[in-house]
Amino acid sequence: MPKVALTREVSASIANCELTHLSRVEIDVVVARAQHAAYERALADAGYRVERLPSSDDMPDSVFVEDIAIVADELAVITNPGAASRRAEIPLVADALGRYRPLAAIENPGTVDGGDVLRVGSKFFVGVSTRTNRDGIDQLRRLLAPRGYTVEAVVVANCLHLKSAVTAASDELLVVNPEWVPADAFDGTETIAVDPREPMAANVLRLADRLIVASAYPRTAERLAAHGFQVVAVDASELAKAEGAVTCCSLILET
Ligand code: CIR
Repeated sequence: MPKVALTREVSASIANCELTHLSRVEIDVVVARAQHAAYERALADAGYRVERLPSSDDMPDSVFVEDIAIVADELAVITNPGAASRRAEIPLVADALGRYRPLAAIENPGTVDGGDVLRVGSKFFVGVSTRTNRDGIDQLRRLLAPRGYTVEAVVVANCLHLKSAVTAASDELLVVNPEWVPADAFDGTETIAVDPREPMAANVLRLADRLIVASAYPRTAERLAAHGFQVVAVDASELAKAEGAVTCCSLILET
């Protein structure tokens, strides 16, 4: 099955990114771009054809392409990002995804960031956050329920997105920071906790046969490896200053 990873260039204006929980520190665009290229190489090594979209100065957060769409097997839903500054990112992502899936869209007053949307098999868990509201979640449910998916809201506190607090290592195992989201909020799916010294480590990118993790969190990576996962670490430290993690930087299509 051909596999595609949609990514997007690090904007020259990333210094103007949205920040919610972090204080602004200098971001080195050259380093951020080099780390991003290494991330793309990790995707290519895993057998994905990387399709990188261009950016521009009016979209500081464009590299975090995950927030702009939700990819299901039968359709892609273009989001209405909760931060108005990010809406300029929509048209090109919609163009690119439209080549792979029929498109639908979340509309005002609903807002959804893709970082709040966690798919586990036929279940979608969606964070109620500063970016994603109940109206957006209801719209998503109306789009996905007829295709056999369930959509369940989970309240997120103390972190940006649901997937800051929990991601799926597989359909049977979630990686969770229990300080930020209750580990029992996911329909009984088994969970593994991050190492308490690595609160940001719950964001892992699940690929067909491996997990991409940030190299800053070796203890949690060790826990995952002990569960039998092939774990590939990438340095994502520069984009972490913009509150991005490893899932944020791609939209994965198992076409
Ligand atoms: C933002 O606040 O929108 C960006 N600075 C970071 C977005 C990270 N995206 C994600 O976790 N899915």
